[in-house]
Amino acid sequence: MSGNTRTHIVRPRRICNNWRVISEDLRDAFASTCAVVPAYNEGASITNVVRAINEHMPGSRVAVVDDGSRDDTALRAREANALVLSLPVNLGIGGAVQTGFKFALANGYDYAIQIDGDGQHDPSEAHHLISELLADHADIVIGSRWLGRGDYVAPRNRRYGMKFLEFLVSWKAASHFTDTTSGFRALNRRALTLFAEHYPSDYPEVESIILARHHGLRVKEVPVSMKPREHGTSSIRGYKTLYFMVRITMVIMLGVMNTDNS
Ligand SMILES: Nc1nc2c(ncn2[C@@H]2O[C@H](COP(=O)(O)OP(=O)(O)OP(=O)(O)O)[C@@H](O)[C@H]2O)c(=O)[nH]1
Ligand SMILES: [Mg+2]
Repeated sequence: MSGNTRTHIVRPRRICNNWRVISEDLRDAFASTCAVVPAYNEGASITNVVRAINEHMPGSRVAVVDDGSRDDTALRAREANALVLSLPVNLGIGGAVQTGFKFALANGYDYAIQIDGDGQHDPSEAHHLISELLADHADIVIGSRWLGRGDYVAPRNRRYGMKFLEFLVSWKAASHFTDTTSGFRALNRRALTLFAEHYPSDYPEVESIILARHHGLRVKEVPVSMKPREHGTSSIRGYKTLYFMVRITMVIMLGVMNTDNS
């Protein structure tokens, strides 16, 4: 899948009416990519998310991890042609995402890309992340909403929290990260192997950057656009925001997370 930069025209499967130019290498990469979609009560958004992934990542496998939803998330995802991994109980984002990573690893995928089920991430930008893996520029590529693409506006409190985390993680990881809470991220097999085994349970995005760096993985950001969620309920609200900030600061400062890869 490497070294060949020829391009040719393919007509993406279903739905999309436009001709799209993608490189053969990227097309092959999509065919060995599992899109992991964590979803908890995302019935109002999941159909469009799955459809957009199928449209913009032709050949990829879409695995929706239904995290014990009480609505029709699983049904709608299945109707949209996704593979649905149904968890019998709600594990939280970390457990849901790790389930998807385990599935991708066990089924021989070279790449996985996390795309949230609430519609905040745009699958038409997935190729920006996958291309970086394909070129072997990184083991993990994070889509950052703060690198000049799009016009995402975070609520003021969250903005302060994000700035603080930017500073904390960049210091601890010895590398500058602008969007430590972004769940839009792609992994190669090396990263998949680590995260299938070790992945933080609560609010895992921030901790997982430190974990990856601790294990010598290369983590890189690329610009993406992001939308606020339109439906459903955010996991970060009210007192939980405070709990999250205190917990993550302690975890990072004390280095208490499980970094043993044996
Ligand atoms: N809230 C919540 N989301 C979960 C859970 N398990 C999986 N998810 C999914 O994980 C993804 C990220 O969760 P969000 O609550 O959107 O977190 P976030 O994107 O940081 O927060 P917002 O910007 O407010 O959307 C979504 O697709 C959720 O459906 C869970 O137990 N609770
Ligand atoms: Mg979200």
